[in-house]
Amino acid sequence: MITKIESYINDCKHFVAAAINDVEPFRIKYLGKKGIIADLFEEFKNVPRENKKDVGQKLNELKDIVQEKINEFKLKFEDTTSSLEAIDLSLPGDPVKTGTRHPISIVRNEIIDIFKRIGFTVSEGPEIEDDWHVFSALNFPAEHPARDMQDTFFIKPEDKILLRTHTSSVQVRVMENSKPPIRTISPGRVFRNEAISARAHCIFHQVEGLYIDENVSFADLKQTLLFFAKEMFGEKTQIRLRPSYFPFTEPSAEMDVACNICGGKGCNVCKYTGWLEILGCGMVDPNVLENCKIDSKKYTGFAFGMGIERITMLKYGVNDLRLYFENDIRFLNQFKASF
Ligand code: 2NM
Repeated sequence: MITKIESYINDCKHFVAAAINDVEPFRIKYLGKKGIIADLFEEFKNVPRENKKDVGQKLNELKDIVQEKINEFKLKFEDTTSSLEAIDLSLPGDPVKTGTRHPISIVRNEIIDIFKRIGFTVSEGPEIEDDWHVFSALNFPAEHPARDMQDTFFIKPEDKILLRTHTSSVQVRVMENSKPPIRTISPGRVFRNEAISARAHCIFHQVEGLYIDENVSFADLKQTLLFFAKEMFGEKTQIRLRPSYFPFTEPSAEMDVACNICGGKGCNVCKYTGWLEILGCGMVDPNVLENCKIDSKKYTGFAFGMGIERITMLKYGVNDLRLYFENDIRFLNQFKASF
């Protein structure tokens, strides 16, 4: 009988449960009412008195091993079973929150799209620039106030390395590196040394445009910008041009659109003028063309520049520039991108 019990002990020691479902049949096989151990105890009754001690010990050993095995595998599978039961697979999932495009990006993309449709390419350039590309090539006189530390962030003042104050620098690079006809816009970040308020920020975004070819006239400038204004603010939008001054254009102008809030009647947004200023423009000064090795006798061109923050303010009625930088999702979620 001892040999028989030892062979059961051996079987038990090699028992491995692959899943929780294997444990209960094992328990019944050994510890069930009609199980192996019950049978052995039945048999034990007929064991001669002098062998009872040894056989009894072996039997208890088998019983302990069976119980150990049951405990071992119950413990092993308990964790996974309980956590599986804790997951209710019928519950709806957590919603995945998708981000929204920033209003500045939406309006920038819209401006790019409008000009792309009439043949403009997009050009980009460095934010860290030198004096030549930001000022000198653009016909800024040596003593111009924009060159001052108060207006421009200098990185290496001794080498005149600075953060660009406008994206015209990109267009200088385009003019230096390509031949007319040139039709390009340059969107990008620009930097000016200003105190931050509702109306001013030291970092903002611009789109500048440039068109150079033979016989480009002020009429081309006006019709191009009228097309832009109608695409941007609606088919009925009216524009007006007021004389202005920029170092890089001659003549220069500022363009207004009729106030879309009061319809031109006058309100506090347009300061009771009925008009909103949206960009600066002009005919590229021949000095600028020559600085960029373009023959000013053969070619003429127009250029313009606009602030994306301002266009966005007017289009969406945003009244504080700082909102663009705070990334408050209650602000950002109000803009739905179609661009
Ligand atoms: C403006 C207003 C007028 C402008 C000029 C040039 C360049 F590079 F061709 F000379 N780019 N952008 C320009 C002209 C920018 O911004 C208010």
